[in-house]
Amino acid sequence: MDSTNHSVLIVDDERFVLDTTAFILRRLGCVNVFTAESAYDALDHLDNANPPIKLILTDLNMPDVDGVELLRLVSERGYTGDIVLFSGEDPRTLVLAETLAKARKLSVLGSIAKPLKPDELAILLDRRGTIMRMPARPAPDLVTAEKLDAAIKNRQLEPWFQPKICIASKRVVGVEALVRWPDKTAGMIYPDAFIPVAEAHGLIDPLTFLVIQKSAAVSADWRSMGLNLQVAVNVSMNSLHDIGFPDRIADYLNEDTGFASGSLKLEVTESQLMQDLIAPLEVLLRMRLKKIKLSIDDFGTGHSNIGQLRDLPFDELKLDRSYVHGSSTDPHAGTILESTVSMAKKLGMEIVAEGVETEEDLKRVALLGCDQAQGYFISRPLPAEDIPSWVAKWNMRHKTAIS
Ligand code: G
Ligand code: G
Ligand code: MN
Repeated sequence: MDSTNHSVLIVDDERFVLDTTAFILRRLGCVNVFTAESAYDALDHLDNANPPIKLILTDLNMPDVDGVELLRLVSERGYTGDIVLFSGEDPRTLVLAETLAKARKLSVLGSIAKPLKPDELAILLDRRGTIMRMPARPAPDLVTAEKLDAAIKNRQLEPWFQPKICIASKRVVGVEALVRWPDKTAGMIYPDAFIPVAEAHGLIDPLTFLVIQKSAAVSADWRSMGLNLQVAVNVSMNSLHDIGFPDRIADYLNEDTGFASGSLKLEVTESQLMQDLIAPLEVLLRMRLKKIKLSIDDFGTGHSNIGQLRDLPFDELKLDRSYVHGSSTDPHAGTILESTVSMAKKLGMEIVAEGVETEEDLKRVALLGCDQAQGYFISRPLPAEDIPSWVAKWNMRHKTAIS
């Protein structure tokens, strides 16, 4: 789902529940979170919130106006957003409340027992792609080179991780690290807002190394839990013009940093790559000699034809999401996909479909012969500590959820 301007409203008579739930939602990527201690407060927010409320999480058992009554009032106001119910009541009460709300033509995503568990909520919201990732705000005054430099030095940037599955086995094979900058005043800052600043001010190298170091530590943690995942890190084209870059990475990897051999992969965006091939080629070749896996990202956006890839040392090709999701409606996208996939296969590359948002998308890319899939249908990017429990849940869920 598109990251548009929406707000989320949490209704509960306990301040503690409001605060912890708001915290969880922010971690899941919701930026505009409102809280209400009563149904009256809730209606007030519903009328006045800007951006408008598109998701309400409400407790059922509240003094004065309870959750069931709130649902009626909300429906009378013509509310068309989604609703999640949570409660300490027994499961049957929750189910009944859900049925009643649906009868009122409200869109109920589901109900959750208290205490609320972050990954249960994430899965519920994931199902509909409801988590509202706000578009990266340019916020020029917030993202200055000085602030970014300090945030990197203080190691404040955090990689989040989006799972990738093998389409045939449905097993989780790896993750892509996507950097985030949690800032006390600005909230979560997304890479579109600060990667360009890093590139322009010579900060991209320390940023990349911070992401690699933190990913290595996390990778070692996961391995100690028996979870062997390949970790892909995005690298900027600037780094590939720097002949010293492979050595710095190799030196780092030699220090026994947490990555098992061969488990680090670097992703380079196709459109940036094709502008100038010679200089990056040497860097890429040297990476390959150092057993670092290479992936060409956002394929289909750079106007290269697949033939140009023949001489490049890539292990993996990631089909840009505009082709993956777009091919459901646009027959041209489908044709381009088919020929790209068959050519990439002949070159021995693994093919990853990005932006798999629906079960339909997954089926289509499976038929086309893609090897792996990544996208909101499988999971949004998650904080590192949520990955092990997400993998456990996925292993249970995919058997029943995907036909
Ligand atoms: O993470 P998001 O979900 O917003 O990613 C937005 C863009 O930022 C993507 O194109 C992604 O490749 C890029 N990006 C995410 N993390 C990193 C990183 O650590 N380094 C670089 N160079 N780009 C990144
Ligand atoms: O450019 P790169 O492929 O590295 O960036 C990945 C970007 O795509 C991130 O911003 C990530 O949050 C986003 N993303 C991941 N899965 C999906 C999806 O299923 N749909 C959409 N629209 N974006 C996605
Ligand atoms: Mn990428």
